[in-house]
Amino acid sequence: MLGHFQLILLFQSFQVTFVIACIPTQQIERGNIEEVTSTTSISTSLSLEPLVTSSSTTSTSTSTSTTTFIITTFTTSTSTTTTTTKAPPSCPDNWTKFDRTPTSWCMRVALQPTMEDGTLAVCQALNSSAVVSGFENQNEISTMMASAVEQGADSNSNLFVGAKRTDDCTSSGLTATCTALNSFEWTDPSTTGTDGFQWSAGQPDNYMGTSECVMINAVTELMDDVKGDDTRQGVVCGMYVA
Ligand SMILES: [Ca+2]
Repeated sequence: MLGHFQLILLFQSFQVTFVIACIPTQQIERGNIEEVTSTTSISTSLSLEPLVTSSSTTSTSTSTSTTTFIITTFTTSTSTTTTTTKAPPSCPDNWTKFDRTPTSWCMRVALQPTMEDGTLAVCQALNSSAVVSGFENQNEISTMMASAVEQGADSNSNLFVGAKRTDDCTSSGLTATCTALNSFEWTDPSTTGTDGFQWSAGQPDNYMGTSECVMINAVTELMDDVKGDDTRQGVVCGMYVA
């Protein structure tokens, strides 16, 4: 009896082995599964795990990639919309800014009872960068002379301007060669052109051949050539914007 029972067990094991080897796991029919219940369960488990793992891995990878893309796009957008606004050049308090080419120019009138230390010293006492200034146009003249009147200047107030007689016209009055527009040149580093030369009638006459400087009357807003060491009531100062 014992020997016969052992033979039956071996035969059943043979059947199990045969079914697993010949039928692909995904194509196992229901009838075969019922016959080899324990073995089929093991095979199914082994074949499904990789599929589940693969699916999970693919899903995680896709999700991570999408998240990275969104973060990158957001960072780029933020960088693009961030702008830095530089403050425009300005003049110190009590100085008036005039738009010139290529750089704006600050101007200020200084009214002084005496000019013992010279006009340049008066301007630099206001600002170390300042020099005696010329005028580039009528607007600058009118604006600065109005400022002078506002500070107390009157028809007797004459202010030195940053201009000097040219070498070619040192000893000449008005002639065909030395005219109202070329007898003087601006001394500051900014003023250009000749629109700022607004002379009184008959000027610049180079009286006595010693009129190497220029002054402007605060009320008439017209210029006269005079001696540079005479005492006047003020000076026009200028400097580049900071
Ligand atoms: Ca004169």
